[in-house]
Amino acid sequence: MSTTYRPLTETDAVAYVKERGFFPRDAALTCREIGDGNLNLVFHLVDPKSGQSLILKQALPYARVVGESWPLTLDRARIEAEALRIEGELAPGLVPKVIHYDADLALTVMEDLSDHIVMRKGLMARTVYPRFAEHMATFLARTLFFTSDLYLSPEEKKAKQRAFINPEMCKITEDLVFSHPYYNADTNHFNPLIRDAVEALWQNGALKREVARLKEAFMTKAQALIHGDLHTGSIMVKADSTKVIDPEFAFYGPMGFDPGAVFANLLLSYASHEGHTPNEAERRDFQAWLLETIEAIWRGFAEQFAELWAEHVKDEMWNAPGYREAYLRAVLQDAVGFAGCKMMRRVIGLAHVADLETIPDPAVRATCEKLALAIGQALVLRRETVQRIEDLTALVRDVAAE
Ligand code: SR1
Ligand code: MG
Repeated sequence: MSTTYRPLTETDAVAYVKERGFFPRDAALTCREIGDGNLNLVFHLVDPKSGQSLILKQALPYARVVGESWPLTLDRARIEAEALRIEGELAPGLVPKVIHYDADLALTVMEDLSDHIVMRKGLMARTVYPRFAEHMATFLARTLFFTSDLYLSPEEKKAKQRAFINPEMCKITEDLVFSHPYYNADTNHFNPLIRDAVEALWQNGALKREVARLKEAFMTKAQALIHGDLHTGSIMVKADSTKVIDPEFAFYGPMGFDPGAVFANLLLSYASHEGHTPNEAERRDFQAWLLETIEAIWRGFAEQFAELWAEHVKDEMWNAPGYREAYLRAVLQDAVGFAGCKMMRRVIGLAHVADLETIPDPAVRATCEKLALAIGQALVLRRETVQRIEDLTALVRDVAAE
């Protein structure tokens, strides 16, 4: 098969994995293209005889959600494969195994996670994942600490930073998360029933100033190799297992962006259940679990991060009295602000979330979307009042009670 780039068909994908020896030549493979994200092709390949299965993920040279009018770098496949390899070493068992990367075809062959489900779908069904907080805390603490200046030498850190320069994917985030939702941009779309709330947000100078500060932090605060798009569609779960997928937006950015993305998506679920779950007791129970999960992720993250710091940080200055506590507090406040931006973009901007979009009645959906906007604005505007994770969850409860 030619190695010049071209998007594969299902037939091509079968030929590719057989030619490279991932399945026997005579295997009667089934192959389905199952990509439901915004950007890529994803082929699910199964040998029904042996039960063996694999995923082949290929980047398209454009954003799938928009079409060929939005060209997009194929280098994101390299970024994703390299980030998965690093994350797999730092956080074993918490990402899919990379089996093969092909730079010419911008594709990665990786472990099939069909026994897991996309976390967003699980949350929509109000499924509780008892080990998720512990797994996510470990993923965040280990990937962020070990790729930062706290652990690496300045030379090692800068070499990694260079390898993960990812300008086109960062530009998507700069536009879709930190710019377009805050003015009447062409890429935006939203429920007509919330137009008043959206226009009020566009008029809110204080909010826009704070989002601008967060945008600058996203663009300049090169603290660690971050996943860069850690929403609940980038997490696969089952009761006792969590796998973080899709790090194609990875780059050296602010640590708080990753926990912020997780918090935002748990809070979008929180807001959506005002519409999905009319039974008050069931709704309250699940929303309480979502807030407890946010608290448990942060506590686990901060505890493990502090342990790694105590064990590995030798630099005199990083060990100045009170610096570690101040560092973690700043990461928390960044996470809260980024979470707010990520909630608002999913209501107003180009890419929405199924949690809200699947609420059939537009009036009920509008109630949930307004709650998500209100929580998002409060998180951005009041993030510097958050000293402990309980301050964040109290803020959410206050806004929800208004
Ligand atoms: C054009 S890409 C839209 C969104 O999908 C990805 O998952 C990122 O969140 C991006 O902002
Ligand atoms: Mg993705």
